[in-house]
Amino acid sequence: MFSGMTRRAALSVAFAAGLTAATTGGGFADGHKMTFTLATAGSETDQRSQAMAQVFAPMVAEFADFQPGYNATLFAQGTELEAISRGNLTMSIASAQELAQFFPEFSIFATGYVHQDAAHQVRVFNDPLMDPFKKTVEDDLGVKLLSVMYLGKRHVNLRQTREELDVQTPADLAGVNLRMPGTDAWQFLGKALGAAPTPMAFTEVYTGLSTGAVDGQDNPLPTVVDAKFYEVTKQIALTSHLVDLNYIAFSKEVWDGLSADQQLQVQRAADAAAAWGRLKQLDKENNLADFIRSKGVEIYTPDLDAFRTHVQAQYVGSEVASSWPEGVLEKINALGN
Ligand code: KDO
Repeated sequence: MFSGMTRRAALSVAFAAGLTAATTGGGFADGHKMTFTLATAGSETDQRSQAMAQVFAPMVAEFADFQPGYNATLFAQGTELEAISRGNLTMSIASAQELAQFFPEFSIFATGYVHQDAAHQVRVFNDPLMDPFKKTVEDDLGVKLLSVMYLGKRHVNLRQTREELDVQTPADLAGVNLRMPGTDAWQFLGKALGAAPTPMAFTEVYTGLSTGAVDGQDNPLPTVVDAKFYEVTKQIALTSHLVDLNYIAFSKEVWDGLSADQQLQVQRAADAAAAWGRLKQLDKENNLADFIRSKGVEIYTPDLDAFRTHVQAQYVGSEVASSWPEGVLEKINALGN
């Protein structure tokens, strides 16, 4: 995969001016409980939200209250990392695409057909190859990446019936107005799929689909169900173009204010939540197709070789790939199956 790709060795890191950690903090050494706020664009029933509420929160309850803000009610999607960095938020469920806004090299983890499955994501996250990535985020943004969460395999989900539009290859997506989240890495992936990507916040997608403002969206099956996208779409082409992940992002400033025991507890809680959520999400992903079909949505597998070949070719020699540190893609691939 991606062998023989030409990439510039130079790493161009975009430092966000003024985003060094501010000073509100969240810890109190006088016996009061701290408050850990979490912002996510996900719903309360999203598996990652559930993992944080049901597994993470109880494991830190001795010293911290957990205050989640779901559906982007605390911070707009894509602004959470900056909020942590400024000291206004403790935690988020962050994407590699969001991190790539600050550190373009993170686009490697947001690239189509790189991660192979949930286990591969975990191996990559725990491998020493991640150390410089984690360190940069910590040093320059004041954010610790505690653990990796599994979101799932993203597929193309459209309003058109399969009779109207049978998606077999990227060419079939030409002119299709596909909603993708609003950062460069996402938009690049949408184009690489052959579609015409439109940026839109997650919380707007249901309405966008129901009014026809967009033709489709891409998300894993559990999200299609959780957000009820099956009510406003007619088909899913199982492109599996991105085995998607999120990081549990935590304020470095708050972390530094914790005792060693508390740090250990927070780390354990994050790992336990990620592991619990991963298993639940995989189970959902494997068992939701019949339910979605029963709602009148056709699900089928397109020509995956055509998609993989086309998507990978778009990254080769691209500006996106030029930000990837030398040798990292090979290391990621070596950790695959
Ligand atoms: C989305 O906006 O499509 C996306 O799936 C992107 C993810 O990175 C993640 O932020 C997710 O939305 C939200 O948590 C809502 O599920």
